Amino acid sequence: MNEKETKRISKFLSLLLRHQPDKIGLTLDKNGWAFVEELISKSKKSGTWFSMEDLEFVVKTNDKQRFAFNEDKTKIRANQGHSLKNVEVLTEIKEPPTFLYHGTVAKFISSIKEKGLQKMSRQHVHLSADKETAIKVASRRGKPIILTIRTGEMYREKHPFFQSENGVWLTDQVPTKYIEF
Ligand code: HQG
Repeated sequence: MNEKETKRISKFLSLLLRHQPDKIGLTLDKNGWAFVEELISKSKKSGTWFSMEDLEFVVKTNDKQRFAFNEDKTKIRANQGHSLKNVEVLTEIKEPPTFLYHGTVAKFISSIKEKGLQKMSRQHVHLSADKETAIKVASRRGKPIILTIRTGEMYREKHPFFQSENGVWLTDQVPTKYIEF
């Protein structure tokens, strides 16, 4: 499979496993798992053909490790990024480092100053441990502005944090008082 094809399948998987499994009539359980066989056959019916080997390649080589198989590779899910209301991938609360970073763009700053960081259409606010990742995330929207979040302090003040399989830090919201603009 070439890079273009790999990316196309990865995008298709993101759509199905995070946002719209209904698109091909796929069922996700409450922890976000879909049966691999069902995914392959229903994708094929909808016009997107890939084999188990293709799927393994996409999961293994994905730049952000967006997807994971269960142990016997009968099921697959997205590690984070869901917008589906009835799917919860993360359960264990974890203590974050003293600071984490969030990349955004200028047009959102006044609203963030007023309301703090909100999860918008996703299930969580996404934060990263390094500035480089935050810059990449923000660059999707324009010129990056990197906010430093006092996450150690948030955690001590009872805000729960989670970390996805692929290392992204997640929380429900970040009130303005913890954000260094
Ligand atoms: C902004 C990608 C106005 C926030 C990335 C962001 C990441 C506000 C946008 C992952 C706001 C939401 C997540 C407020 C937050 N007022 N704007 N109060 N609070 N915002 O895409 O963090 O490729 O939902 O700054 O790499 O950009 O999908 O979140 O700009 O890891 O795997 O509202 O998505 O990963 O945008 O990105 P998003 P995000 P994948």
